[in-house]
Amino acid sequence: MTSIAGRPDTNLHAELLRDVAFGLSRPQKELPPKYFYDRRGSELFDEITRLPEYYLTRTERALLDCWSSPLMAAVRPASLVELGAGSADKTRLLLDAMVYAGSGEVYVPIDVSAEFLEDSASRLREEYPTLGIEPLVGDITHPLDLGADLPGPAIIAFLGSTIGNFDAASAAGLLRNIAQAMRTGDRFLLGADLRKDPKVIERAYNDAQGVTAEFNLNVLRVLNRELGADFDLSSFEHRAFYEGTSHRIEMHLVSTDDQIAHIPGVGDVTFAGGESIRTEISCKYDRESIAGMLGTAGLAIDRWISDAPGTYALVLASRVDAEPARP
Ligand code: AVJ
Repeated sequence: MTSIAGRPDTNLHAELLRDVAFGLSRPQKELPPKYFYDRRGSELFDEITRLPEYYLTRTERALLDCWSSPLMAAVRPASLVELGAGSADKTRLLLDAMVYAGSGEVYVPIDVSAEFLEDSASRLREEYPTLGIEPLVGDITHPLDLGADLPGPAIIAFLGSTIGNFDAASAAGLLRNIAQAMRTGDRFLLGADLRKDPKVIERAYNDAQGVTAEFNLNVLRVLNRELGADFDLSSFEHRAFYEGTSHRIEMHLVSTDDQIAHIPGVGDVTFAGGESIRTEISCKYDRESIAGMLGTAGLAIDRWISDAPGTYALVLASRVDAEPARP
């Protein structure tokens, strides 16, 4: 397996230390959401995707069910690159359609977890003997190098509304990295959660079973294990609310008391009762905001696919300087 960013574990550890030191020293304490996803966190997220309140995953899957085949038939990609290659069942819809279109040669899943990638790659090799399965270990927030020999055209897919984790500036940076890796004829496929009744959105992040709360608290478990910190999980509470002016869910862990957490390599972090760590933002979009965001990266919308109530969108885009044939 190749590594795009070439970051051995020591670098990952150094990056975690840096992120934690930086994030917890800000006036609004914060932690990057990518640290939710150790094994337990990934399992909890998987559970979230099946919750009745969490409409995102099933809506995206329904859109892919309908639209994978027509999209693949129109673009006829030789490669599918998937950023943050999460759940394999959505991937299979795209791979089936790419194989059926007769153009598919290579699938490149990109993820931070080498273990996860190898597991799913060996399964996919059996299921898709005609495709080259070429996983890349890497952090999608680092510059993307797909290599000169990736057969074109390629579709670079970024699904699950993971883009929502990034504020405007970092989303622009991420999309610019993607656009830079794209060649003439390549397409970008984005899955994005849309603005809707805030009550519906808030319910999706405050499920009745408390799975999201467990998922949220898991980031402290990760810091305790990876850094030897001593966060007391029973004195932090899950809170998620929709921030209407910035059109985003904010997820926080609220300290129930005055307390101090000790983090080796970082120092002591003091919490007042009621003070919070912001652990995630999850931005919600409309067509205009997505067009604007893509535009800052030199990308333009080719196709906008959404369900009738406007719950969720699949967006196909290409580089504005690439003058592709429209699918
Ligand atoms: C994986 C980032 C798309 O923001 O909806 C789910 C993560 N957080 N419940 C989202 C998440 C709380 C999810 N994304």
